[in-house]
This record gives sequence, C-alpha cells and structure tokens, in this order.
Amino acid sequence: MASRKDNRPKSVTLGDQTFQRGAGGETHQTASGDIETLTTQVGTPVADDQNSLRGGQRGPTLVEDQHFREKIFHFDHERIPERVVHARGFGAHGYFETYESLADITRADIFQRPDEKTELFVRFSTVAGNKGSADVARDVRGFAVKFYTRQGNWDLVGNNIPVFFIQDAIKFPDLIHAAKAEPDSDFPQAQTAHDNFWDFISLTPESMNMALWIMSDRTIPRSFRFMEGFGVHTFRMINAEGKSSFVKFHWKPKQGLQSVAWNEAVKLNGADPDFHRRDLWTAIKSGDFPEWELGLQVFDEKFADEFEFDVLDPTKIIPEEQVPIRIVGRMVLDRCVDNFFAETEQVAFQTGNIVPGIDFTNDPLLQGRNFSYLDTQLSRLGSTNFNHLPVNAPRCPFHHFQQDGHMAFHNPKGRANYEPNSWGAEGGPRENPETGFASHPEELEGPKGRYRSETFADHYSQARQFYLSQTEVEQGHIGDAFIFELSKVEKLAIRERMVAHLLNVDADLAETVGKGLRLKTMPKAADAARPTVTGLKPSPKLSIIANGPQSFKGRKLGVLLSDGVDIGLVTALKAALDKEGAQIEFIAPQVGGVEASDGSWIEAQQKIDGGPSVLYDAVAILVSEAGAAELRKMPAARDYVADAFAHCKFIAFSAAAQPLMEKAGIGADLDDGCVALAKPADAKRFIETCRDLRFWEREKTLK
Ligand code: HDE
Repeated sequence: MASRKDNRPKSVTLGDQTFQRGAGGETHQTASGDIETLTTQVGTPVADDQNSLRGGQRGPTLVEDQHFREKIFHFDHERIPERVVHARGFGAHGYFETYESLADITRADIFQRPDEKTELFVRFSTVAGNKGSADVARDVRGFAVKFYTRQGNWDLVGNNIPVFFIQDAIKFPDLIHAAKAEPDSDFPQAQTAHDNFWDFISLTPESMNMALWIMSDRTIPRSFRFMEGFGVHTFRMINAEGKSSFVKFHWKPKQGLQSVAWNEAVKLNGADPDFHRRDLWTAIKSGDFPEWELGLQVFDEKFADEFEFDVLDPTKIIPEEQVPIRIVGRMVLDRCVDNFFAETEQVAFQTGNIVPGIDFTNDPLLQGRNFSYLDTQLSRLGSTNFNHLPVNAPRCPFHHFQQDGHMAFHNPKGRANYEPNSWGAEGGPRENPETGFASHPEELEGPKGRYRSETFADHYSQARQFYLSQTEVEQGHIGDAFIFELSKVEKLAIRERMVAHLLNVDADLAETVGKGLRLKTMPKAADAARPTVTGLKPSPKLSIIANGPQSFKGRKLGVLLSDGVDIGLVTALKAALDKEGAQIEFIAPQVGGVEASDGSWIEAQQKIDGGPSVLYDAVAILVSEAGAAELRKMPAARDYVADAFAHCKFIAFSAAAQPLMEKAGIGADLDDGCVALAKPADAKRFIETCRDLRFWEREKTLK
C-alpha cells in the first residue's frame, strides 16, 4: 500500500531561528549547525523515532522493531529504589580549601597544605519525605559531603542538627518507621505531626534533646544555603606520631543562619515545592556561590573525662563556649550537576569512607551506621560496583583485586587478581604499612553484653540548655511547634506523655504546651533516669536569630508593581539591592509586565497568583493609585500583603499602596518594619533595614 503523503512544510522559521521537521513532524534546531544523528544504544542510526514498525498502515506493531523495544524496555526500568531515608535531596559540586596545615592533629592528606583545593560533592536532603515531597517540610536536613582526597574518598555524612534522636543504631528502623507515613494508610507524607511519631518519641526519653531541636526553627530553614552542618558524632584525628585527638565537625554558612516562619513554610510548600532546590540551583547558576567554613572542636581524653556528658553519646553537644571552634577551611559550591540522576540520585555516601588520619570512636550510633551505608547501596544501586560510577569514584589512583559483578566498568588488569603472588612487578598492588590506613590502637576489653552506658542516662539537661539558649521569639516558636504537632496527634495519652517530658525540660514551656493543647489537668513529670541538671549555662551560639548575618546579601526582594509605578523608586531599589548583593523579582497583575510612570516597560517574573510573598525575604509594594484600586480587588494581592505582614517581613510601600494595605487588614498597624518609600533615597535605608531579615518584634502584636 502506498504511504500517506506528508504535505507539512519541511521547515519552520520563528524569529531568527529555523527549525526542520523530522519524519513525524518534530522540529530540530539547526541554527547551531551540525546535528548529531539519533542512534540506538549500540549506535545504529535511527531513521524514524515517531512511528513504530507496523504490519501495514493500520496493522499491529512488529516485535522485530529493536529500536522501539529497546526504548520502551529502558524506560520501564528507569526508576531505582529511592533512599529509605533522605530520599529527597539536591546535590552540587564544589571544592574545599584548606586554610592552614593541621599536621599537629591529623595526618589526613587533605589537611596538610594551606590553600590547597580538594574537589567535593554535597547532597542536602530532608529525611522523612519521599523523593517527590515538598522541600520546606518540618524536618532535619541531611548535609552529606564527599571529599575526593588524594588518599581516597572521605565522606562526612552529617545533618543540620548536631544531635540525634537515639543512642544506639539498633533503634533506627523503629525511629524511621515511626517518623515516616503510617504503614496502613501511607500518610501523612513528610510530616512528623502524627501519632506514630510522637508515640515513639514520648516512649524514648533519650530523644528529648532532639525533640527540642526539631521543634525549633532549625527544621524549617530558609534554604540549604542558610543552615549549619554537623558531623554529630565525636570522631578521632590521628597525627603522624599516632597521637589521637577527639574532634567534632561543624559547617558554618558564610551566608548566615536563617529560617522561615511555620505558617510561611506551610504555604511555601504549596507555592513552590522545590523552594530549596531552586534556591541552590539559582544561586550557583547566577554565580553567587554559597560557602561554608569547616570548624573543628578538638579535645583530648582529659576534657572527655571531665565533661558533664559522655562524648560518645550522639544525643549531646559540646557547647562552643566550652570547646571553641577552630576554623580550618572553606567549602565553596560552584557547579550544578549536569544530570540529576547520574550525580545526585546515584551518589553513595558511606560513613565508613574515612582516610588515614581520621578514625571512628565507639559511638554506638556511628558504629551501626558504618554497616548500614555500605549495605544500603546494594539495594539502591543494584550492584557491588557502585563505586565505579563517576560521582562515587575516587579521583586519586586506586588499585585492588576486587572484580566482576554487575556492571563492572573496570577489572584488575593482567594475570594477577590475588595476592600474595610471586609475579613480581606484574603482580599488581601490595599493601603499604607506612602510608596505609591504620586504626587507632585503642585498648578494648569487657564482657560481651547488650549495654546502655550509665553515662548516657541524662536525657533532659541539654534539652533544657538548648531551650534556655534561645531568644524569646524562638522559644515562642518552639512552644507553637509542639502545640501544632501534638494537636495533630489523635490520642490524648500521647499528648500528655509529651507534656510530662517537657516538665523535666522547662516548666513554662510545659505549661504553654499544656494550655495550648487545652489539657484539662497537667500530667505529672515523666520519671527520669537522672534528674535534670538546671545549672548548665545557656549557649547563645545555639540561637539562629541571635547569630543573624546582618546582611541582606543572597536574599530576595519581591516587588509588587502596577501600571504607572514611579520608575525612580524601582530604579533606586534595584540599585540598592545590587549593591547589597541581593536579588529582585517583579510581580505584576499579568506576567507580561507593567508600564512605568515614564512610559518605560518593566517585565515581571511572576503573575501575582504565582508570586506570593512567601517566596521572598522582604517585599515592596510599588503601585500607582489606579494600580492599588485594581489590586485591592484581587485576593492574591491581598494575601501577598497580609502574609508578608504576618510572617514578620520588612515591607516597603509607595504612598499610593495604602488602600491595598488597608484592604489587606494592615492599614492601622503599620510598624517600624513597614517603611514608606517617598523618594528614591529611601530605598537604600529600606535595604539596610532588611539586614535584620525579619521584624520579629511584630509577632507579639499579631497574637
Ligand atoms: Fe543516615 N542513612 N543513618 N544518618 N543519613 C542514610 O544511606 C542510618 C544518621 C544521613 O545524601 C542511608 O545512602 C542509620 C545520623 C544523611 O545520600 C542509610 C542511622 C546522621 C543521609 C542510613 C543513621 C545521618 C543518610 C539511606 C542510625 C547525621 C543521606 C540512603 C544509626 C550525622 C545521604 C543511604 C545522601 C542516609 C542509615 C543516622 C545522616 C539507610 C542506620 C545520626 C545526610 O544507610
């Protein structure tokens, strides 16, 4: 039968670009010159990628169509299992730069030479949600760094919170089962506000310190760029003489710390579920490379023996005020991934990946992790050869006799694939007692048994210390978060059990939460293995607000515009932001933009419904009288203003904006966080005001 004639044009010209039609009518851009021919996996050129091979015009598809079968076969198997925890993550490439030699405390090659740069890959993540869950869930953030050092890969697999829920790895499956969606209903997604989670926590007193941390604003960071990272466990560093020091790892963001408000987080997850990944991607792509400094808390056995808590207990911190942090280098993230799956999804971190000069301690959580991270890669990546993948492969030379297995990219070369052997120079690599990894020869003894050391028994003192180290605003947020989460718990007994624990932390907090839940009677304080030490000194470094950056750099201002906007104000704001190193985004009734007072055209990046104020760190409302009259009729515009105010953001406004603000309910309550822009010179003053990031004083007036 004759084939149907294709009478569609062979090419289409749009603007200055010409597109050519393929066999099925698709277009290929030709402006850039040569186009590669599409092939099958084995390189056979493909003539038609639009139509499968058929027996006749309207007949069945033929099995001999290898291109079709290969394409569908491959597609069917595109997914690999997501991580059982930390499924949703976002990665980036960068480098670590050493500030000074640390030869005094470690022989780790990466820390020997000042100014040396080492390639690295980072993956940030949430813990509980599935791969497709929203970014600003209330959750711990993973902070995993893979350093490709000259003596092998070192993975520092940390979190943005320095303590953990449990003291022994054997409880991890229970913790995670309880935190993730409930097994019968498979909800709630990416939320700890449910019965199973709080049931487990309220029955696990060792998690109380972490419970305070996760109810703080640390679990709703403004983005990955504005959070700290922690190695959590105590590690060892060993110098060339074999001397061991204890060390805790800290990442300090040069951008400063910042979190969002809870109501804002809830709305952000709807407005932009990719808020955090988009933020990192955009910052790196625009050349605003985020940086963190690596800090070490180094201490010896003597300090460990004298410290109030056991340094092997991962539910405890060592306050910076007790062991100051030594800043030893910086990490710069300067390159986005080329392919999300190949890099971010397939990267395999392992706590067991350490290098000569660094060693483990007997922290029972760390010891358990060392098994888990190796094991989990097999079910996720499907082969023992996951280290052959480019993102996991070391950048230094490597030689070993491990061979074969699924998808082996490389095998030992030559005759020898074992040792010892007698093949001399052709016999392959040999061990090297001088340069090779050596474990710290710690003395070990004691009867075999399932133990929980008595030194791990104080579960409340540091929770109290953390709470008392917060500003009043932050303490309020912790109370609100407990009330929110426990209000989602259906069983009264679980709510009461949590309040009983809080009584051992701080009486006022317990009372606030009890009242917020409207408990008819307050429970008795929970039985404590050890009474709370009330005299621990607050550690001001634990507050986010008290340690703000005093800069608006790297932040974003959203400017709501209308036709007739005063161009002088817009230009002045833009200039002030450029100077500060901050971003600006224009929001308008239509995305096409607005015509300014001088007739010039300002393109918008968002239509008002798609650019709610939760997307911005501060907002400006620059509108004409007619514009304000139009916008006050739009619910999205009213929400824009009302939310910015409720989330304690700084608000700049032109005089004509007042009717819109009144309609949004804030006409009479303008406070010092609301700055009138009467003339272009006021823009600079407004951006300076924004350096406080939020006008938290407003919160009191909102209640
Ligand atoms: Fe993990 N954790 N974890 N974890 N963890 C994993 O490894 C595990 C813990 C952390 O971006 C898994 O490759 C156990 C503490 C991060 O790819 C798994 C225990 C800390 C990431 C695993 C812990 C972390 C993981 C899942 C208790 C902070 C994401 C996929 C003993 C110091 C890494 C994978 C990435 C991922 C086990 C506790 C951080 C199952 C058994 C404490 C940042 O192996």
